[in-house]
Amino acid sequence: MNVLNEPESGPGKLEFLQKSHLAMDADALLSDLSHYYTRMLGRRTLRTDTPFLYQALVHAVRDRLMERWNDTNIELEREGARRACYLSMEFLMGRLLHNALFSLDCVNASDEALQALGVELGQVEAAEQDAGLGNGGLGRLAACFLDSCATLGLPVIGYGLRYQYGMFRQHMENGYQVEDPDPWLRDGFPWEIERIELARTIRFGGRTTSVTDAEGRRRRVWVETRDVLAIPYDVPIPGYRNGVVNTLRLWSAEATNEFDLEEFNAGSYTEAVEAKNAAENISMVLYPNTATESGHELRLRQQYFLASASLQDILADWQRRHGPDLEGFADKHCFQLNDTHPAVAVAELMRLLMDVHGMGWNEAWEITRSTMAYTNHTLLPEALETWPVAMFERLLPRLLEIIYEINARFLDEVSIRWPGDNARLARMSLIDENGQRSVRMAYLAIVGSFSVNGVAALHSRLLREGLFRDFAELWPEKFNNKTNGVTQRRWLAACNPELNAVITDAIGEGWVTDLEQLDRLRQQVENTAFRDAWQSSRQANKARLAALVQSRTGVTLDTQMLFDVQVKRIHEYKRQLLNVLHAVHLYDRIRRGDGDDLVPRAIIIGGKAAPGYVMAKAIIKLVSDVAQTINGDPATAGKLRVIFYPDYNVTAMEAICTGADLSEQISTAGKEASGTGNMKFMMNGAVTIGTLDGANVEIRDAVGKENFFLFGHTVEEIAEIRPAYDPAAIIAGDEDFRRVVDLLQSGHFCRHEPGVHDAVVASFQQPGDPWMTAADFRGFVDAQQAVEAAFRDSGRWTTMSILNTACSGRFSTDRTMRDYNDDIWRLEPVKMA
Ligand code: 26V
Repeated sequence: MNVLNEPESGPGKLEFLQKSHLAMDADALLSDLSHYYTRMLGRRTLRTDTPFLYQALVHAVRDRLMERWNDTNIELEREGARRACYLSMEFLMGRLLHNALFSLDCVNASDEALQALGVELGQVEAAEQDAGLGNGGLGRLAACFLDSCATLGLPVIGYGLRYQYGMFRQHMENGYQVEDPDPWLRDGFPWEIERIELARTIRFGGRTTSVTDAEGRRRRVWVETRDVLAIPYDVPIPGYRNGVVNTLRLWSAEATNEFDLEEFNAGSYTEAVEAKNAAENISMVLYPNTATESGHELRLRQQYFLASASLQDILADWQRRHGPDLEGFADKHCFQLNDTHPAVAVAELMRLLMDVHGMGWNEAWEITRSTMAYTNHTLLPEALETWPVAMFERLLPRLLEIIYEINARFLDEVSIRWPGDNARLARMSLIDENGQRSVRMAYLAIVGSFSVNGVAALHSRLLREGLFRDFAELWPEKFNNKTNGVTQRRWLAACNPELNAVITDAIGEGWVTDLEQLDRLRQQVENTAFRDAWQSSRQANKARLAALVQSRTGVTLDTQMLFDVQVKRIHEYKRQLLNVLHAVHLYDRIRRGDGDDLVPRAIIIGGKAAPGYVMAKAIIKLVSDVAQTINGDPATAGKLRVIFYPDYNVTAMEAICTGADLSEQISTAGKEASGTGNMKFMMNGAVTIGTLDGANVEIRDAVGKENFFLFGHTVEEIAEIRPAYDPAAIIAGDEDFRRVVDLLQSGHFCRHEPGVHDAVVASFQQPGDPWMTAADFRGFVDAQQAVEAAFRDSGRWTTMSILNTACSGRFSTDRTMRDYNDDIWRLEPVKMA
């Protein structure tokens, strides 16, 4: 083994190398900053229009993180601590600089250091690109989990992919979404450390055969594979002021040298280049979330690449510390599967344990079943992943063999429990035999795990009673709920300094690591000085949001308006369309002279549509066109504005959630697994208008029904009315609704492109509309009137706002992570100085 390939061994070595920690005052930061700026980056003039000042500051901060990172890793090695691995295809991290400064408590020192150069910290921070390695809720949840685990000192390592291109960027052309690639690595990503010495080989293709090994045992082998290298890049995850730095390890695909050479020597240079490209394509781009465009082979390659690299990494690390014996391995590890995306890990762990480590089936299965845990994030049946058996066979023949064996043994178990129940066997089989045979990844995850959880109480109940009913009957003890949360460090303390100051003045700063302390704000609700401070901080945030909207769209918003916000991925089930129907209804009232006593309102909608999701894109076009018509009609002046906010992302949400008055959480009941934007808005003092869906149910329970605008049919009511659902009759029987539909159909919103909205306008009028938008129109409009009445009484609204923040304590990922740890991971927190 050459020096490069030798992993860090044993504690002691680094303790010897590492001197005392670097100082964190402004002088020390400024001196390091100028060192990196001039000597590493080779800059001679001070400029704020390039990313170099940002990069220099990152390096200065990273040095401080690195010390704590090393310390944390030494401590974890010394303890031989049990660890959890969070396997996720997505980590939607956003910007890292402010979070690092905040965690290390050197925001003020950095500010001061930059002041000396006449530069604002905010200006430098703005040079950072979002690390957009995720689509939406699922990826952002993973990022919040990492923050909370580091803050709680839980030894959790995130494993993901280092996509060259993250979530596409969105710009608007004539009201249409246009996608641009996201070359987020172009200027370098100064947070990461390449760990070439920990590279792994990942195998694809080939075939399986049997051989007799040295001990005379028959064994399956996987041969003639096309191999790809997985190179890890580590990103530090700082805990909040606790000296802990955890790791996010992202895998990047590279062609193997041997592979290149072989082809090259054979004289086929072009083929070698193509092969290299094919290999490196694996981590090229994040897939946008579309149920309609599933089944892409490259996506399965990505999934296996993540699962295999991460499991090999963990096994190699174990062997480095304990030698070849895997006794005790299961006691020290837990693998949390973020949805079914990494579920092939179940089969891959079996393969590694049997084919590489020589274990028998039963022993390997025991380890797998006691280390894997699966989290489901969706109730939409069409979003449940399946892979064509033929594709699996071509790409991962050995894995398919193992899945067949898991299935055979599992179905034996089912038929012992329910003899002769063949319908049940077909329903529960890991292989869907209807039509094109395919592997049901959710079932593989359930069978291979000791824990299966949903992400909100309602969602977990619906999984047990619906989607996974057969499995919950077989193994009731496996099923549990873990209600989502968000990290209050990013989503309140850092993104909302104004409200942070008001809260901290009133109750101290304990809430930053113990969000339930916000409950103490309830005692302040009658305190005039506190209420005034609350109000003025909210106004300041609305002004900040208005300025952002102005700069991004050119539309001016009056901060006295009700800021009514819906930002999230564009999907029919989330019903942005219902929001548009309401906007058109308000516009119609204004046009017919019934708008004088309306509360002035700005309806802000933002989000990306998957590039292949035609209806979602058509909804964006409708929002844009409705916005343009309404904003351009003099009759709406001072009364109504509609905004489509382009390129919504993590950084945008940091400003948006602080300035919203009303949070729109209006999905069809039973469709949104949890929602997490709802929690960010609540925490920042917005009031929710919502259906009884996902975590809305728990939000309403926490804040009280008088501080939440409820509307819409429940899950049970939806099921009841669906068979005879008649939207045409609903529209005909509702004067307001009829006028809205007439206005939409009149072409008023698409004068230059007749008919462009036809499909969207038809969609909610079909009896088969799965999202039953028309069924909730009246309830929604009425609830919006109740919103207006409350908002007009500014005292009442302030009370509701304070109570929303005060009651948001449960929705911290600190609580979520404690729940996972108590019931699933059972890790000991690490204590650093
Ligand atoms: C599916 C696919 C399929 C095609 C390729 C790319 C891709 C990427 C993601 C997904 C599944 C997304 C599921 C998801 O994001 N669920 C959301 O999870 C949040 C966190 O638990 C939750 O708050 C949201 O309600 C839920 O929709």
